This record gives sequence, C-alpha cells and structure tokens, in this order.
Amino acid sequence: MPDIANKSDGLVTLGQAPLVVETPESLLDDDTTPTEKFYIRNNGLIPEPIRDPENWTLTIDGEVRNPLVLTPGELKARFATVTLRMVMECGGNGRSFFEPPVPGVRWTNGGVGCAEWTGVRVADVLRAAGVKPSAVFSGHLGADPHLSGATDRQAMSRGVPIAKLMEEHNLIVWGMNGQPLETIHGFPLRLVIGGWPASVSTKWLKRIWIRDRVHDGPGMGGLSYRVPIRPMEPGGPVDESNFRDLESMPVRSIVTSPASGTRLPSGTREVTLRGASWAGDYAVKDVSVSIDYGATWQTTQLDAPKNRYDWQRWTARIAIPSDGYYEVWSRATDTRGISQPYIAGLWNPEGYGGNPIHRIKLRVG
Ligand SMILES: Nc1nc2c(c(=O)[nH]1)N[C@H]1C(S)=C(S)[C@@H](COP(=O)(O)O)O[C@H]1N2
Ligand SMILES: [Mo]
Repeated sequence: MPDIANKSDGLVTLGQAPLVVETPESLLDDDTTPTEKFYIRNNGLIPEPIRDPENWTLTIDGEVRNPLVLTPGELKARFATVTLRMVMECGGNGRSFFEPPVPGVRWTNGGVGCAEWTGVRVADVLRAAGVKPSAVFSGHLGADPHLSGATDRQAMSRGVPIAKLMEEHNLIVWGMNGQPLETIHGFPLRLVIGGWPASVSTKWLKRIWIRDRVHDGPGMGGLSYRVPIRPMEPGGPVDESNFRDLESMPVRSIVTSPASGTRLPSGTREVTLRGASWAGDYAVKDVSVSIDYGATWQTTQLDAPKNRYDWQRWTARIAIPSDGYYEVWSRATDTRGISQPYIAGLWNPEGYGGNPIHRIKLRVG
C-alpha cells in the first residue's frame, strides 16, 4: 500500500477505507496548492504503485472512428503538452454545513485544491480518435479496485456530456506541480475536467469510453452527484424524478489567512486577510468580507485567474475598531451575479454543492 507520509501535518483524515483526507482552509494559503497539502478522495482501494508506466495503456473507444490504445509515451509524442492551473473540487465539498445533516464524507471547505496540471488536451486525443455524430456522453474508467476487492467491479465510473468533454481545458495529465503524479493522485494518468465535481476527473485512467447514451457506471444516476430540479424541503420525502446531475460547481470563497481561532495582540487595529475563490465553469466577479455578521461588507482586491478554471486569490486590509471577538465572513459572487448564500441552501439528500459564506473566528486582545 502506498503511504501518505509525504502529506503535510495538519491535514484532516475524514475516512480510512476509502482513504479521504481534507485540507483545512488555512492550509490553502498558497497560490498553487503544494502536492503535500492537496486533499485526497478515494472511493475504492488504492492501486499498487505502477513501476513500469510505459506498460500502462489508455484506451479511447466506443463511438469513435479510430479507437486508440496509447501509452503515456505515445500521448507525449503525439500531442502537444500543456500546463494549466485548475481547481479540483469534490462535489461534496461543504457537505457538513447542511441542516438537517446528510450522510457521507463530512467535508468542511477543504475538499479542494488548485494545482498546476501537465498533460495533453482531451480534445486533441478525441479529434485523433474521430468522435462519431452518435456520441452523447463519456464514461471514464480507472484502475482502482472496488472497496470489496472484487476485480470485476469499478470503484467509481462517471462521465460528462460530449460538449463538456471536448472543452479545450480538459487534460489527460501525468504531471502535478511540475512532478510526476503521485500514486495517490492517479499515477500514471488521470483526467482533469474543469469546473465540475472532481468525481469525473478519474485517477489511474485506463479508458475513455465514448457512449451513445448517458453513462451508467457507479456514481451515475439515482441520487449520486445529483441535485433537486425543483427545491425540496430539507429532510423531506425524496422524489428521484426531481433530480439532475450536478454540473458546474457553485461559487465559493475561503479565508486562508489568518487561521480561524487566531488571537491578535491587544491594540491591533488593522489585519490583512487572504483567501481564495472560484466558481466552477464561471469566474468570480467580487469577493466581499464582513466583520460584523454581514451587517456591512467591504470589497477585497481580487486577482485574475491564470487561465480558465484556475482559482482567484484575494486580499483585504481591514480596520479593527476595538479589541474583542470577531467573526470574519467572506462571500464571493460569480460573473452571473450569483453569490454564496448565508447557509447551505438547495438541501439535497447526499449533500452536494453546499457553499455557504465562509466564517472564521478572530480574537483581538
Ligand atoms: N479512479 C478514481 N478516480 C477518482 C476517484 C476514485 O475514487 N477513483 N475519486 C474522485 C473524486 S470523488 C474526487 S473528489 C477526486 C479526488 O482527487 P484527489 O484524490 O487527487 O484529490 O478524484 C476523483 N477521481
Ligand atoms: Mo469527490
């Protein structure tokens, strides 16, 4: 079993089998999330480390004119190499904020990271395979064994509509932050699909199956990664016909410095705040902060993304009127004008897309 000893102190293990590790907001203070601070989400067992990556093959088949079977070396030789900084965010990020509580991994805001990913464009590979007009959806298959150990069952296999798959930013990657992918993050190959729940960004990628219908692998259909179409009563009866796939992740911001619980010396009258914000398929237009429970807000200085699907860092210098106890709240608004709600809204039984305003505690004196 690969270990995760190279992860930094302070990460929080939310589950052992499957292994799930979250990054507290205050460890997301780097512009690019270092690999040792990057969260981990597995749904199955962790594959044995691959020692001979050139024997690894990725198959592109289904509704294509020329099915392809490619080694990592052939991918590198045939297609242009691209590096992009993109957010990876679990569809369940924020789940612990739902009321009434929902089952599943209790993410706070730390089921997210933003890394430099190096690989080839999915679209370039698919153009070489020749997608047929009958193509509707993709199915992504990874090599991780099912939790039960059964070798004939996928741990998870999700996909996206062909139009989403063909977006130029989606990558088949072998590199993360300038190094080969680590086993835990999908070595030797993984998908990175921008803006959508990371469950479509398959690790240990073996096959992209182009399908003539909506993919039906484990993690598709039912209530998996699905949210209500018409809002439902929290905890109320579930009508499965009222659900659609969660596509773009919702807008979110976090305060990454200071850490929640920080005590500043008596007499401190100004503090610098730093944070991150992102909005799935969209960009962030504004991040505002409040130190009086949302009674008043002030805008922050917001950086541009390096490329689409990157996160946007923000900073603010705020005046502290007196010693005392404060909560610092951050709220982002996307380019459509949609802001983070005060509480996790759009309650759904599996707890996807919870994105309330982030709140940290600060003491002065
Ligand atoms: N093969 C495979 N790929 C997978 C998963 C998985 O269980 N198996 N989990 C997905 C989910 S739900 C998330 S949130 C991300 C987590 O990626 P990370 O562990 O590199 O942070 O991987 C996705 N890709
Ligand atoms: Mo996830």
